[in-house]
Amino acid sequence: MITVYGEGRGFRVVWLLEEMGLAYQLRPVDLLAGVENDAEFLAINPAGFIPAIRDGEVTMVESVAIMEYLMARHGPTPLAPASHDPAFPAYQQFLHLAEAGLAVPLYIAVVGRNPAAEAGRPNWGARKALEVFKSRLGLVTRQLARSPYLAGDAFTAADIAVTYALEFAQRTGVYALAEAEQAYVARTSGRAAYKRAMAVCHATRAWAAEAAGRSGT
Ligand SMILES: N[C@@H](CCC(=O)N[C@@H](CS)C(=O)NCC(=O)O)C(=O)O
Repeated sequence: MITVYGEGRGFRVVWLLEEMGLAYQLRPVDLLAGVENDAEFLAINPAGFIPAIRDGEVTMVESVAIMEYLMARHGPTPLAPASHDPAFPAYQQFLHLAEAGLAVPLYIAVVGRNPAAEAGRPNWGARKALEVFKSRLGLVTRQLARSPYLAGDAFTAADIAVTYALEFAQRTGVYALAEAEQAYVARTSGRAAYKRAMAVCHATRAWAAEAAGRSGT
């Protein structure tokens, strides 16, 4: 049985597991309560960030790497086009851009907006991070003008990874998605496996509900 530790980007992993129909359990990790009090989780990831997984003797961190591991170890799956598939280059690019180019800069931009950050001083780092996010998002938008999904006509794991980043932007209110991006998120999040993942991920559901309440949607 695969154990997923923590939500946040762990939602990507849970969604993927639902798409693949693999058995798993979600073990919540409450970062706000202080991960230093969670010795069991620290034994899995001493660095204390989420998500992590345990699969038999394997423990791993890094959401996109975990996704690649699960598809390789427990696949094959159409969520990961083979290297000879014409969809493969775009798949590979957007799978990694989702974290390196979108979610990481967003995270910096969100943290930089925290009122606890030095008040009244322009936060150059957070501003730059948002610029980086927007420039990478431009690649997503351009691709969506060409095809319904990031690797072409078929939904892949790259769409799971990128959808999480776009929902992150939406829910934190750091960036308002344009119409095409919103339509894309509606398409990917309309999948049955997404809904099953949402039913399992209580913290993610609460976050989405709180964000929707705040924006009046
Ligand atoms: N690149 C990592 C990012 C992990 C990450 O930053 N997770 C956040 C929550 S989604 C976290 O644990 N933050 C607390 C910390 O970094 O100490 C991944 O994709 O898994």
